[in-house]
Amino acid sequence: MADLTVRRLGTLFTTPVVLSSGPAGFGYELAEALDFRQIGAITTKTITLEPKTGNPQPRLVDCPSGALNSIGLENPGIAAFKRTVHPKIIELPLRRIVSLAASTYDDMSRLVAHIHALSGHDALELNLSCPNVGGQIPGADATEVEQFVRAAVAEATLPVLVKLPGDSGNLLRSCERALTAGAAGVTLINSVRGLRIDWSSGRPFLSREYGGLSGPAILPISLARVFEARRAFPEALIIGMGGVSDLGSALEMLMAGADFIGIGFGLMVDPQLPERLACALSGWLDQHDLSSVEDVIGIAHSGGFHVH
Ligand code: RRO
Repeated sequence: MADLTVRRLGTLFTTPVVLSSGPAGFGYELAEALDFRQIGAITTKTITLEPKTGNPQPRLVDCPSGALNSIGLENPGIAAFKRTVHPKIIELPLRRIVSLAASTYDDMSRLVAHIHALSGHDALELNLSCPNVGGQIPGADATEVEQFVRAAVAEATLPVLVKLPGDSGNLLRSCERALTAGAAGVTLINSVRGLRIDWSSGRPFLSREYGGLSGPAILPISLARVFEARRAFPEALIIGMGGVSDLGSALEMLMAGADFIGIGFGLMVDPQLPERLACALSGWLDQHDLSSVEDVIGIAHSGGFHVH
C-alpha cells in the first residue's frame, strides 16, 4: 500500500487530506459520518474573541458547480471555544488546526494567547480572507498580512499558517510578507467573491448581496494560485483548496504543489468525500507503482512523470 503520510511542521499527518475551515464545524459533528483516521487534520470554524451570530438569512445559495455563502463568521467566541469545544475536539483522533480571525493586531495577539494556554492543537490558521464581514479583506494588503502574522507569531507556540484570498490583492507579495514575518505556511484559497440575483424578485439573493463562491466552479482559480505560489516559494508549506471534489481534482491540487488538499464545499455535498478521496489516492498511487504521495506533490513543476 502506498504511503499517504506527509511530515510537515515537525509533525506526521496520516494523509494529505484536510478538512477546510467552515463546513466541518468543530469536527465532532461529523463523528458518525467520517473515519477520522483517513483525515490528516481538521481546521476548525474560524474563532473570534467575541461570539458572533453571523449574517441574517438567506446566507447560502446554490450555484452551477458550487455554492455562494455569506455565513458572516458565526462562531461561539474564544471563551466558549475553550470551555465547551476544546475538551471535545482534543478527543478526536486527528490533528487540529485552529482557525482565528480578528479585526485588529492586538485582538489577534490576544486570541493567540488564549490558544497558547491550551494543549492538543497542532497549528493556527489566521483567516485573513473572509469575504463576508464588510470592509477591506486584510489578506488583500501585504502590509496588513505582515502585521497580523507578526502579532500572532509573537504570542504563538504553534506554527502559524495564513489563509489568503485568491481574488484580491497581490497574492505572491502577501505570501512573501507572511513567510518573512514568520508564518510556517499559507492556505490558498478562500472562497471567491460572487453574487446571485433572485430573478423572481429582482433582488440579490443573499441578505448581504455578495458572498463567497466555493466548489468545483473555482477549481481552476485555486489551482492557478497554488501553482504560482509553489513556483515562487519552493520550500513553503501550502494547503491547497478550492473545488477539490474527486480523485482527479485532488491529484491536480497535489501536482500543482499543495502539500495538503483542503475539502470544504465537497464535505457539504458528501460528508464521506474526504475519506473516499484518501482511499482513492492510495489506490491510484498503487496502480502507478508510486510508493508515496510525496512522489506527486509539485510534480507539475518538474516536467510531470517521466516515461521510461
Ligand atoms: O463565515 C463566513 O461567511 C466565511 C468565512 Br469566515 C470564510 O473565511 N470564508 C467563507 O467563504 N465564509
